[in-house]
Amino acid sequence: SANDMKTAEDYVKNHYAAPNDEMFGIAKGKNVIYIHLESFQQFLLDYKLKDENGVEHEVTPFLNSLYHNNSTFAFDNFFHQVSAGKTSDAETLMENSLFGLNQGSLFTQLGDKNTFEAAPAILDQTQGYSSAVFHGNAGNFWNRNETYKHLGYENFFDASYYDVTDENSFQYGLHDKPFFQQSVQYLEHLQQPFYSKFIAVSNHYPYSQFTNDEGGFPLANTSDETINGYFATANYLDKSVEEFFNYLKKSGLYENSVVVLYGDHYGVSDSRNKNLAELVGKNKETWTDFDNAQMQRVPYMIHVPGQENGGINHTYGGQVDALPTLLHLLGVDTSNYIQLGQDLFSKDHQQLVAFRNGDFVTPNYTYRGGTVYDNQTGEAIPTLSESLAQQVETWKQDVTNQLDISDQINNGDLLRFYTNSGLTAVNPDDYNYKGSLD
Ligand code: GP9
Ligand code: MN
Repeated sequence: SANDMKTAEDYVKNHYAAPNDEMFGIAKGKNVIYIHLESFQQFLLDYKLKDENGVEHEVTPFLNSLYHNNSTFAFDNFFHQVSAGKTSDAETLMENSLFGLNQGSLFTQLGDKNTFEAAPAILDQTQGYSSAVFHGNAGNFWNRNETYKHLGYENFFDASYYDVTDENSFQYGLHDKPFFQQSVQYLEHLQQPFYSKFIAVSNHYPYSQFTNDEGGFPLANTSDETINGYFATANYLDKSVEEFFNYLKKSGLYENSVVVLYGDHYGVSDSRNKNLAELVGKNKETWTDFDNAQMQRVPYMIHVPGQENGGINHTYGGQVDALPTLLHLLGVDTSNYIQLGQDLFSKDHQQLVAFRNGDFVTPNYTYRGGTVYDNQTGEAIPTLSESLAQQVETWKQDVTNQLDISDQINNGDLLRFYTNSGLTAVNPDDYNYKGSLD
């Protein structure tokens, strides 16, 4: 009801983190190019894989060069917050600063029904941006072809826009190199400034796509085939992104754009992590849920050509924080929007990262499965001091509130009652993704 909307609004007002003056508007008017790094975990950055001769191979040299570039604002304590909706949950979080659902995918269940105030609509209405998603898979996967209309995306270039063959694709669509190559013809026609998202999907489970010599990258040597191939597909993604950057530079788009790269979720699941332990300098025998929680870090890098005060920021945050962070860089006031995250550059940003199931991470402690771990030692704390117990209770409550408010907004379709944003409701019928394979 409208009353529930008021509760949500009060929460958001109290939780609002004001922009950092030094960062607000530094990318105003620039195109936004999101590059979705499928299943890409933070540990891959700067990672070197040893082959059977002990020779080290840098997995993602290009992404590493961006990570260490002073025009890049990178975060090394940024966590994914998805649940069963995987990629689609990450999209929900990044586009709306709302969580996905506790069960299933919001895109699938509510994406074609709810009212949203998502990034494409905000940027269209406040700054005159056009918008497009590029993805070399069938448009109905995750109900994208309907959901994107509700998010206010003007264009969705799905597999039907690409030349997809048995040779250049796998079960989730076109491989990344042809994907970026073939995207250019559409990108060139977008009216600037544009807000765009490239969902590159090659680095997707089962990671057997590039395990032959043609892939040109060594396999890891564990008992788990999935882990063994993960580095080779990540390397292929890296080369693909590099080619795309070369195009952006050649075309001149680069100078007028901000490129945001993010990992959507883990590539190696908790159930496989023990087999990964040794490769990340840990011991299989002493691997715990603490380690599983730490592995949920994913990259978040905002590359702003022309800026030189970037660097690797250690602030703890998650995907829910991405939208207010980006909007503030673009000079958009978010104080009247219903967004549950907080600008990562804000002095008011609270370093408390909720997982979708109510577990959480802070700079010093990790709460998982009812156990509190000390981040410094990685050990479970058997008995909490009174003050720490109190602190943990407060965090739990904060996390529960954030997730509950998100669920109330989504399950109650509350944004349809919200008028204080100053935005006009998106009309999904305005959009027709001609060619989509639905
Ligand atoms: C498919 C791609 C994969 O289009 O987004 O989604 P995932 O399996 O990672 O959720
Ligand atoms: Mn995914």
